[in-house]
Amino acid sequence: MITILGLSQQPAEGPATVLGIGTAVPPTEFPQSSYPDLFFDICNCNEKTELKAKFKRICEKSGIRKRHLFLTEEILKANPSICTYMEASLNVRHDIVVVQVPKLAHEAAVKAIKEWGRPKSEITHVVFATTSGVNMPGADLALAKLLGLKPTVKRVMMYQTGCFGGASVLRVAKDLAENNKGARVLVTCSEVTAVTYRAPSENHLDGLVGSALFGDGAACLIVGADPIPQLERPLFEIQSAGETVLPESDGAIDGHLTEAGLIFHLMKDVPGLISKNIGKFLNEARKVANSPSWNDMFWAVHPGGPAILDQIEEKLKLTSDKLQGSRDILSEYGNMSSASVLFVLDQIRNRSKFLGSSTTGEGSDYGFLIGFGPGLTLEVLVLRSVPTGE
Ligand code: WCA
Repeated sequence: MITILGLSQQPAEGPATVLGIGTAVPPTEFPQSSYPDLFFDICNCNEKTELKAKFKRICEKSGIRKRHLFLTEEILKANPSICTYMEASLNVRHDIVVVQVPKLAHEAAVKAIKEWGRPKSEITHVVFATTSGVNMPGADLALAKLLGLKPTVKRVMMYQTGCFGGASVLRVAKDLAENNKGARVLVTCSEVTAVTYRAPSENHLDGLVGSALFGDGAACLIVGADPIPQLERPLFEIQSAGETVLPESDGAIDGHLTEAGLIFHLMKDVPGLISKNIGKFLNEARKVANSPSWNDMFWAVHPGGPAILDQIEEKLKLTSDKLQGSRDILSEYGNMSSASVLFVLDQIRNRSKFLGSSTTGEGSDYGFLIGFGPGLTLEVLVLRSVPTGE
């Protein structure tokens, strides 16, 4: 057996499993009902009455009750370049996210490690995704230092993945856990919208959609194969992971890091493109789970926006409970990009407990975790739940 820096390089026996989940959001809550007034006020745009009315309509249709944002009124007032449309502000934004992204991740990681119940010295790998800024060394090392992980921890930093990053980190963690016996991977997504915050403008209506939907949050999972009996409690097995680019979707979602921060573009047809193409790819994926019907599975779908969830539900004829976990997270936190789908997985196992379900997948044995984002890229994991003993 080859041993490099204390880790055997043999494959594990069983599939990668999720052994703990933790989430965190900044403390300041922004109710969606009062957000249009606050947003137009702080950006000195109250004279744009038509635009404000449109923003109110988007907020009303957003399916969001509240969001948590690091950028409070005080911080924005102290940094007016962030709330002036297209003003050079990248330095100010980066000064915030370079600190806050690992800090929020740390809060989530402490909770995930607590649930896992093992010493953090047993963490062998860190996989970290964020679209909120870039830095060297990266947010992965900042998190490892905040947690006091050993210096030999092996790190993978995935910057600018966009919203599908929540599924990508699990795909990478699965390969690491299954190919390195004894590996315990800390999987992290952390997003702070200080990099995308943008004043309203008639020239950037899709930016207005982002301002109505995006929120801040971090989620961490511990992933490892062959759980130690009695000491580690699996929550979900990761059966397979795949990725595809949707046809004719160039430019449907993209982002460019500029002097004015990260500029997002969302075509109106994003919900249509996803719902039109998703069934074909999922049909392939569900063969892994011996092809149960869509409604016999559980669904952790990235809550990118209510229209995406509505159109997937309609296209696949899902019963209304199937996307409830995604709708709950959208309602309470907005679209937190890569972190969202991991919050949804947490919500599914919490709902399972609340509902007294027989498995961590709301009573279903198999389920999908689905991320999508720039590309248009679709990432799908097939998960297997575990019995709850109910
Ligand atoms: C539009 C558009 C549009 C509708 N352009 N106007 C998070 C944090 C980060 O830091 C970084 C990244 C991220 C996250 C990234 C991602 O997840 S990508 C996001 C994927 N999400 C979407 O693409 C949004 C999907 N859209 C929706 O869920 C809904 O369309 C929406 C909530 C935006 C509106 O609700 P609706 O479709 O039921 O209602 P309407 O009446 O069709 O649209 C309301 C208004 O919004 C209309 O304008 P108006 O004047 O007729 O009221 C639409 O034209 C406008 N609108 N999508 C520009 N992409």
